[in-house]
Amino acid sequence: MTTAHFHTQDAKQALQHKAKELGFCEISFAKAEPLQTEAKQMQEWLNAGHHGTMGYLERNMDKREDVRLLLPSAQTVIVVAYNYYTPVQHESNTGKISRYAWGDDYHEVIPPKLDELINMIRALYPESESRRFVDTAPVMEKQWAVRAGIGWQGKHSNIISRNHGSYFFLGVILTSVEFEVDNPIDDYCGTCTACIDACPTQAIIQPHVVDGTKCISYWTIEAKPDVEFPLEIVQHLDGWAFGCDVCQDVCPWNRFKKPTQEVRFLPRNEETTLNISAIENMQQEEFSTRFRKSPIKRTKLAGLLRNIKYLKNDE
Ligand code: B12
Ligand code: SF4
Ligand code: SF4
Repeated sequence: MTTAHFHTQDAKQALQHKAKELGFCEISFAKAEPLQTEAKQMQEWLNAGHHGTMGYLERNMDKREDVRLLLPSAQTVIVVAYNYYTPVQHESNTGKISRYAWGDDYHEVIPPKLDELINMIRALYPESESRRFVDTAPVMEKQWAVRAGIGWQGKHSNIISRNHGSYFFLGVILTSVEFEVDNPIDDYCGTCTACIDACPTQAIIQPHVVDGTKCISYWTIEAKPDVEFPLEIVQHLDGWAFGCDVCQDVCPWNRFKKPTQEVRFLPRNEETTLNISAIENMQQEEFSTRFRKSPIKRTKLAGLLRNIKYLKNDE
């Protein structure tokens, strides 16, 4: 027993080391057990309709609650964080792209890195089973990040780390290997309400709860191209063309951020805002080339044109 225990400790250290090498700023471990309270809270959020047209969030609630339905042998949930902060500001107040979308899509960058961690687990434990997720399955990534102690859930509902602020992506590995788990950390929001006060559309309806249907990120990224924005959103769009960073930009925990090591997250063509007339005159082919492997391709050209139409009308 003792030898086996020491062995997994060594393996954990080796994984921590490898994760740093791959550029992850955090890696923590949680026990694979049901997320009862969290799933109940999510169900309340869904019942209130805060997910709008993101119908996929309603499905697979059983798997969200219990990840063992995704990997029956799962014993440990490994959570990683990847910093995407670059020390650059928006060049203009209109056509703003949110930070996470300045470079390549994290769905392209992070999975191969997780595969390397899984290869290492497999080499150490040939009989083991592991699966990885980066927003690719019904996994409550933020809630696992809290359980594993990556950080706490800020009042804007994103995960904040004391060392790295909140500009990082999350990734999850489920594994049958039983690792020693880490502890959750305290909530360091204290009496601060900067994000709630600054949100242009008052989407943070109570601390830790974002009504998706009021969030600029939801409208500019998730709304289908033929859907028009409600007036309250149009009036408070604040120049955002894709996503929104206001609640994180005002957060004191993002003041001392260190830049990312990943060049693929740097702004493409050094652009942090979109040139509105360039987009208006863009043909499909140019859109496909310019936004290949970028999160922005998600809106399609028609969605982006819809988004900037409101900005144009704003001027
Ligand atoms: C759906 C989704 C969205 C939706 C809904 C936002 C939301 N708050 O969940 C929209 C499109 C609006 C969105 C926007 C953004 N997203 Co998003 N999104 C997701 C996704 C796919 C699922 C999240 C989910 O299940 N939400 C459902 C709700 C119910 O979850 P929740 O907000 O955590 O709600 C909990 C709390 O309200 C809690 N609660 C209720 N009362 C209380 C009280 C207390 C005290 C506490 C602690 C908690 C609590 O109960 C709920 C359930 O546990 C995840 C990836 C994934 N698979 O997990 C990425 C993810 C959350 N998004 C991410 C990012 C980067 C963003 C944006 C910053 C992008 C941008 N710049 O525009 C914005 C941020 C907006 C915001 N303030 O939340 C990252 C966040 C990384 C991080 N550091 O936390 C994730 C994890 C993707 C990733 N793999 O990195 N997103
Ligand atoms: S992303 Fe923007 S709109 Fe959404 S909650 Fe944060 S500040 Fe509000
Ligand atoms: S701005 Fe303040 S309240 Fe909001 S997440 Fe950051 S510390 Fe918490």
